[in-house]
Amino acid sequence: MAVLFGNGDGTFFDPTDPLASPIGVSVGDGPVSVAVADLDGDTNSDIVTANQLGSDVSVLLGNGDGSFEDPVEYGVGLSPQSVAVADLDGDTFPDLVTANQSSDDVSVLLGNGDGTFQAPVCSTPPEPTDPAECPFATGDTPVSVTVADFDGDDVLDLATANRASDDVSVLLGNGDGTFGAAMSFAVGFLPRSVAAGDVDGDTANDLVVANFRGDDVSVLVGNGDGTFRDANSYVVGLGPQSVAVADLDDDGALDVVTANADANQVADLLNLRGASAPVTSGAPVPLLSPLGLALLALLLAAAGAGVAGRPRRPRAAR
Ligand SMILES: [Ca+2]
Ligand SMILES: [Ca+2]
Ligand SMILES: [Ca+2]
Ligand SMILES: [Ca+2]
Repeated sequence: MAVLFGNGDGTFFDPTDPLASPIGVSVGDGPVSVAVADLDGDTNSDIVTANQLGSDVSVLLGNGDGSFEDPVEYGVGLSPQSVAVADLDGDTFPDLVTANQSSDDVSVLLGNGDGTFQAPVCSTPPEPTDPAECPFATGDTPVSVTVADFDGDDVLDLATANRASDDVSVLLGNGDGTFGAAMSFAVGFLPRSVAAGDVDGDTANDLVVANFRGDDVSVLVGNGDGTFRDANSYVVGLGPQSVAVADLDDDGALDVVTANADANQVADLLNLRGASAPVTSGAPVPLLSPLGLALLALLLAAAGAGVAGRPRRPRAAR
């Protein structure tokens, strides 16, 4: 794992300065996901990685000067692909959750508040002797997990993007770190990343999923009770691998941004509906980035539809 120290102006280390290169920090085997939060309450940022080969997470407590204590590993399910930090049991201490692609479950590790974590929470007693056998089942091959309250009970819930079953799993929290059985909602082709936020401004959290092979995002509008309406899809570009929601144009409506691995681009999907109108009403009007528009034009041209949607006039027969 590498740490790049920021200069405070949006730039990072000077690559020409040998003394300012990124520092390498050893963690467990095959880290594929990282999250930063203060895990022990000392106000210094700490790091947690999900290690797919080790089937564990590494916790590195920060010293506040950019250095870290030696990593401590905690076993989770098989081949974790994604880790998130949130207080899942309401004791104010940060907890961890991983999406485990090979055991088709999530692991929940409750924090003790001092930077240490308990063995994964079990859904059903008796507790197995192997802590990795304490999962909550999801769909097939979960590769991304996000945390939000989907049913409005002020208890955090979980959602995973499941790469092999082309759906998301939603697990409603019970408030003690345990979760109910997963509900499944269909999305696009090979979902790779899921993010949560209220994109239609009705105060109920919604889900946005990047579909790696669908080249689109699925937007699932939440009903506020933990269930979701059928997904709307929006083209974003080739191979969206990661998705985030944020208000990019400061109009009060959450927007969507994706990293598109196959196109080497980032696509912004600006929410043009304002904060109060639902995403589902009317035809989708995604505003793509210039790169996305150029790509869309290329795709349309390749499909013979012409740029800007005008049908190509058939060539006169000779
Ligand atoms: Ca800390
Ligand atoms: Ca907690
Ligand atoms: Ca909830
Ligand atoms: Ca909403």
